[in-house]
Amino acid sequence: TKIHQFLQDLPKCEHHVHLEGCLTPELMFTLAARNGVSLPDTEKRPEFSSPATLYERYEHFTSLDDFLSYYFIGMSVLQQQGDFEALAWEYFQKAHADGVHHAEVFFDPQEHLNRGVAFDTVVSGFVAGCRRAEQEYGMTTKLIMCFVKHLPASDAQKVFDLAVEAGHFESGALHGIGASSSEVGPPKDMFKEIYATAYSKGIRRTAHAGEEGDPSYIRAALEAYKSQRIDHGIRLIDSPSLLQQVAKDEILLTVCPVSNVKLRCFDHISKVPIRTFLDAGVRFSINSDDPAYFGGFILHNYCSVQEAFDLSIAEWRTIAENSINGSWVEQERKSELL
Ligand code: ES4
Ligand code: ZN
Repeated sequence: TKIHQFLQDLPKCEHHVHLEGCLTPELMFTLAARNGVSLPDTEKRPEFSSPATLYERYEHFTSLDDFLSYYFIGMSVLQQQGDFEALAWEYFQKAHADGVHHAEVFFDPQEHLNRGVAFDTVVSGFVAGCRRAEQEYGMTTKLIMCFVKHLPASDAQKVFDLAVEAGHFESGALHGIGASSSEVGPPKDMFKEIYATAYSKGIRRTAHAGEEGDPSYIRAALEAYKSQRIDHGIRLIDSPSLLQQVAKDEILLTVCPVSNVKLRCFDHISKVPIRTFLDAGVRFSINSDDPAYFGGFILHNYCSVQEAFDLSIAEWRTIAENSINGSWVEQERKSELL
């Protein structure tokens, strides 16, 4: 339809996609076989029998932690540099087809290091995927390293130190830091020291907050981490005062509507606070989060929002402009995209 074509053509930026969340069941089985990695015993876990049975299971996540248990098993098949490159390249091909011009993508090094994969294998594989997307598509890309909240902060400190010592932030191989995984449980400010160091070095900072957790998680990300963006941030609907502050401070929320429904944050897309954010002047972008697990990439998120909210062309242009302006990319590139 006409609006679908309009959304396809809109110059999109993606700010919230986990590369490990782009691992399709098909690629998971291929890499498991190639690398000799065993997936869970199908006697006990029949959903690991085939890509089809996994896709079926992915229709019924009950929570963030239920999803994460699959996400961390899935990524165990990633072993060699070429695996990381192939994963990133598969994502960029789909993003390009969906009309993404600029992508800032997350990855979770701690999990890979704990499995005995070298940090350099992960980074060089993902960087190679990014460079290919830049060369073949003229996309701009940035890699954001996420710390995971279910592992000790000392592990996060180790990967941060490795990245700094390797000069990855100075060279541009890495562009910023984030924090993801389980929200409710771990301390809200567990990466405070790392974020303080990042701030002092001028490294960009974002953090998942207010996905399942209450607004105090968002306040902690803004205050203890001096986070420049908030990933998700949907629980801002429970604090009108913090919502106003986020609007005034021009903090970009990276919202993932399909993810929010799949992980039961809302029972329907129409409950995602798109209208509330637009009316309050809160800036946000629309993103795919873990597209291989949630049944669709970024354009599917744009179209699902349109079906639920019937936004005007002017509102879509505002969303597209805010996501360009909220990108961590040179002004020259922003002007090109606007
Ligand atoms: C994630 Cl949906 C979501 N929330 C928090 N952490 C994550 N890591 C990958 N997907
Ligand atoms: Zn996420």
